[in-house]
Amino acid sequence: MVNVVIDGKHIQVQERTTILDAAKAAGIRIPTLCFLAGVNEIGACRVCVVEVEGYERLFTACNNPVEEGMVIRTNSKKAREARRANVRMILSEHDNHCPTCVRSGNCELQRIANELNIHDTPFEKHYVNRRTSPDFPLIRDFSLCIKCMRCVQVCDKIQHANVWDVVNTGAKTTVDVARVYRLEDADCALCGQCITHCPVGALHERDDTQKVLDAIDDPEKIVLVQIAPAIRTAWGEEFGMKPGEATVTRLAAALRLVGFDYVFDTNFSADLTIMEEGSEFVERLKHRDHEKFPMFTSCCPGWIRFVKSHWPQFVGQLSSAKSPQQMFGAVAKSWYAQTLGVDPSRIFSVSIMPCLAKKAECALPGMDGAGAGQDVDVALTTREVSRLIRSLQIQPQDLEDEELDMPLGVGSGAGAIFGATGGVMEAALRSAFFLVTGKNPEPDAFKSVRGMDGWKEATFDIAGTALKVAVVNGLGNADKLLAALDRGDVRYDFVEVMACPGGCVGGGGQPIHDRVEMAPQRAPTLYDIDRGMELRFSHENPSILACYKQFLGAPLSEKAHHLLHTTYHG
Ligand code: HC0
Ligand code: SF4
Repeated sequence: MVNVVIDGKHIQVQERTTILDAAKAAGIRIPTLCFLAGVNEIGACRVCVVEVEGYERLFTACNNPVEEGMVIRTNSKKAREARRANVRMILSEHDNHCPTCVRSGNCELQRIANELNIHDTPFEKHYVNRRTSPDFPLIRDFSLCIKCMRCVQVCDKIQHANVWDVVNTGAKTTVDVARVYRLEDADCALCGQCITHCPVGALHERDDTQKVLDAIDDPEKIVLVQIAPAIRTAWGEEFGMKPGEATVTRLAAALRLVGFDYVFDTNFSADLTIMEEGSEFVERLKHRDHEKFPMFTSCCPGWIRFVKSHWPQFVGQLSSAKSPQQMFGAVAKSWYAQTLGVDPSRIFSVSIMPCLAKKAECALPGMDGAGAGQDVDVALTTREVSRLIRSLQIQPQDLEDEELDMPLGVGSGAGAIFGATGGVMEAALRSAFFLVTGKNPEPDAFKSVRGMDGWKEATFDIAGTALKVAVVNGLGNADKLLAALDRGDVRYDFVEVMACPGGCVGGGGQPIHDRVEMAPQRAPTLYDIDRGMELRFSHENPSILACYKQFLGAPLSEKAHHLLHTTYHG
């Protein structure tokens, strides 16, 4: 143990404790800005400087450990003035257009400037006034970047995508793509984790809300919207609503006020994905001797982008099933258009996703199987939808719940859990068991794949066949698993991959709570929904059964193949 004095308080802490943590243990708060525990501990912003007796220089509290006998002052004149000067310097390199910034009200720089009572920026302004392409789903605004390095570290350490680096020197120093000229060429997975870990508005998604409003204003268009599983765990956060209040039915009421004609559920097409992907897996198992295993889930477009760019040798092992977002779009512009008796070209299909990669996925070649333009016209993030709702002065907390529309508004509990890591695997195993044995398993039989661990494994017995499965979340974990497979260190039959830590609940398009990983708090909402439902198996969803009976025929039929499956050449 080490004895230190902080602001006159004598405390004892473990060796190697940082000054920041020691102060915290003593109930003393030192402000931080760039710090991200375990990921970015480099003292880049120098907001956490403190004075240590006997030293001329100031110490950054986030990455300097305490030493025996240290006497630390967190608010001495020298520390206080240096801290304020550092924040003012950062502000001078930041385009302070706060009222029109996408992070206004949820910005760490704004917060710290306010906390430190800074209301002027005396230094000369100096920033790079440039943005990356407005057409790409991820946009960097160089005029807002404060060089905190969080995006660099998250992309490198957690996602293993290594997109960003520090470029240039001196006053021109900034963060930009490494090794290539354009972000579009940087093998970015579009996971959006750099956005949710950015303390300011330097990184954000392309805003597509105007496209949706234009469609709503067009009297010729029938505008329908699908709500992804993970949205129901998070959309209310931006309105200060608790998980129990922010129900999907309340969101439906708000979306009808926005002007959507029909509000549907991606859980429906998550069930459809299970029917197709589960059947594909059972087929592959029948030809175990000449099929390549493991089969990988294909519903996460961030993962698809990653495997295509980093591990192309595994692309052939992806399930050919499209994601629920895309299956929904294809069914909406075919079966549902037929049901409505309208030409599919009149349908404008919108999705609400916790994800940026979904914006790229809906524009991929082949995602137009219904023959009326893109099957999904626009994918909005959770954040865009809350901005859209807010801009129309709708107060969702005051609305009554409204049921979703039929028949694409019915999803099973298995569909709901897609939004949490392990959920797709669990849902698939529930139905694979039925497809192989003709009997339902106990609904919670496969629950050992739940939980936030980055790399989980389990073995299940289905009709005498031992199936070894793995579930990974976060691209860094996917990278490790693929490397282990490549070396022959591990062997699996079926692997679920979700690009974002914790799965879609922790998606890069979800509301931002600085330095709080929200997935562990959000995932239980989905398991509660599943537990509370009578319908817990995708293969029992009455709308899915009707869709096959009236339209698709059977899983893996020619029509199903045309509309619901893809190749990965685009
Ligand atoms: Fe997901 Fe999905 S579960 S990727 O995370 O599979 O975004 O929520 O919508 O498509 O269903 C995201 C969430 C989805 C899809 C589903 C899958
Ligand atoms: Fe890296 Fe993901 Fe950001 Fe792309 S979106 S730069 S992969 S963290």
